[in-house]
Amino acid sequence: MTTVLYDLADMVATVTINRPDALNALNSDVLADLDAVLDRIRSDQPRAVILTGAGEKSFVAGADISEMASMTVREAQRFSQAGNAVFRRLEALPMPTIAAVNGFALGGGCELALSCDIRLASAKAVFGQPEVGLGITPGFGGTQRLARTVGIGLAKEMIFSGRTIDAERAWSIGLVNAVYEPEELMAAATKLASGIASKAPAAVRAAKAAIGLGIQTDIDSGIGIEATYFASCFETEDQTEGMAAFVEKRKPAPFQDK
Ligand code: CO8
Repeated sequence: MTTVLYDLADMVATVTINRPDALNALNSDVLADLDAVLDRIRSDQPRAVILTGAGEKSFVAGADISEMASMTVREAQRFSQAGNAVFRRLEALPMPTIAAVNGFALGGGCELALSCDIRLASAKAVFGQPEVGLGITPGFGGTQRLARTVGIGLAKEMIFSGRTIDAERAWSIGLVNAVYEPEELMAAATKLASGIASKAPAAVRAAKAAIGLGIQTDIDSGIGIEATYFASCFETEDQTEGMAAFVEKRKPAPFQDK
């Protein structure tokens, strides 16, 4: 496996899209390798995942245009379905995922970042959905996730115009949570991931599930979903220890995910 690198340290997995010569463009090999890495993550169960791109210049510059150029309708549908299945598996991972966007996040690259829970950007990052300039629509969930993240009006402007935006603009519209100097991005992503990894894992997973399920429903059903996940935490030893430590005015012992 060479097009996607995987590293696990201190309960944090780092996944790196590794085709720097093509600005990490997503071809069929990358999608298959990313799918295999998702299997590994499901088995290793890190407490947080960081996703980034190899090299200084690009997170992911989109789906591979040379691979797509001569596709038939049928092949395009298969390619889009394969990509969407992988992105949906990434989105559905039980633990938090952080996109560390170190450069171009265009087309499928912006869509990949949108499939993560949290986006942090380098000041050099560039975001956009330039597909209409290639005669296609976004095909890896961009029409759906961008609108859900930045709102319908801004998503329509970005998708219809194909214009790119810089990191500061991405921050101002809520597409990214924070912007860092390029050399500080990975340290910031690791610090955030490690902070998440130090909290009670079942509670973090329950919160992610409650947000993910609740956002797709009405507020009353959403609150019901939250109540169920909230209550489920009371089956865990980490809840017993976390609350006992507060009451006894001491630091909790490291959470054991039990
Ligand atoms: N696909 C394939 N190769 C790419 C891609 C890409 N998306 N992006 C860059 N590359 C390659 C270049 O061809 C070049 O290769 P080579 O050295 O062999 O010529 C190498 O990466 C370096 O790129 P540039 O020389 O172009 O670097 P620049 O710094 O001059 O430009 C840009 C950087 C502005 C990022 C430029 O490369 C660019 O515009 N890339 C394309 C961006 C784009 O349009 N992305 C959207 C693609 S469409 C998409 O993602 C749809 C997703 C849904 C698919 C659904 C399936 C049906």
